[in-house]
Amino acid sequence: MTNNAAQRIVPDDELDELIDGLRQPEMMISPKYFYDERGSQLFDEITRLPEYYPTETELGIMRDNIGEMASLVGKQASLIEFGSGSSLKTRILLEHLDELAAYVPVDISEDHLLQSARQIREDFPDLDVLPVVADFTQPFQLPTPEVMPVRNVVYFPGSTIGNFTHDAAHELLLVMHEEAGAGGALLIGVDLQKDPEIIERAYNDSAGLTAEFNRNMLRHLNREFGADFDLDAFAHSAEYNEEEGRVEIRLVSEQDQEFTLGDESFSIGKDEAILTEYSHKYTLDGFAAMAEAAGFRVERVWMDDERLFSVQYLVRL
Ligand code: SAH
Ligand code: AVI
Repeated sequence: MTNNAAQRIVPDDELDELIDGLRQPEMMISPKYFYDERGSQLFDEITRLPEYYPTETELGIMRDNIGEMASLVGKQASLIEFGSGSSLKTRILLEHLDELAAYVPVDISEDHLLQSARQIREDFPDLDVLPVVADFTQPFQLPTPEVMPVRNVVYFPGSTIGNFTHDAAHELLLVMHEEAGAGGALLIGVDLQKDPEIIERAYNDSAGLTAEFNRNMLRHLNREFGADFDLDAFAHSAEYNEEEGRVEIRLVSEQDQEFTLGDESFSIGKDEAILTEYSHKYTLDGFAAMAEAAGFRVERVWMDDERLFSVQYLVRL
């Protein structure tokens, strides 16, 4: 592969998937559709908001424990990042990892991924950077690095695992187990259950960026899939469901209305909603049980003093 190329593996049945979601008893759209170029930029802005505690907290945990993390990852590993976005947290790892065989950022947001990969190449000129444009929920072929890695370490920061239902998270952990291969490991960011007020504030910011991020999904579908959503006719809603341990993010219809997607028409009533995202918050025990069910053992957990967030090193059993 040449230095500027990216491997591209995206499914062609996305329209069917979208229509199927909108035909469910509660309409739903997968959160992966947040991430067109503007969605990726909006997410980056969200991470800088004072209310959005996960990013700053995770960065602090990484900085405070990077020595131990680097020694667990070891020499000549291949670092495979799922949902790499701007690769911000990865930089801390890249600065401390010894003789990395390759860095493989995987993301569905193509332009954003390629731009971030370009920047990483500039800043780490000796590193073999091999971006892959893919939907990581589907098994995908890893590129072959120039140097044979000693082990694969999958990196999955940001608590993106929380955006999956427990069943889907289990499936995704199985994909990562497969990609890690024999002797491999998973370094993962997992957001923790806490005072619901802190959580709800993070998803209802006063600047309205999360609302804009949520509505931008409709703009993305209008452009890429020929839908005709009226963005102004939907309101942002984010509520913490304590029983389920998750934030539930919706777009609530402000009027009775119709929209089309592909050749299909849909009606939605005033106050009815489209579910756009879950963001699950875990207990340490709950996450450990899920990791074990997917063939991983929790080797090490790092947290901030307030126990808002965790970074965990899981080894493949
Ligand atoms: N890892 C970064 C970004 C998290 S945002 C951080 O910790 O800040 C979630 C990222 O996952 C986005 O970049 C989005 O484009 C990507 N993503 C979401 N669903 C995806 C999917 N199904 N396949 C591939 N990438 C996905
Ligand atoms: C990417 N993911 C972990 C974010 C989250 O917190 O669930 C996405 C997000 N949605 C609204 N704000 C941020």
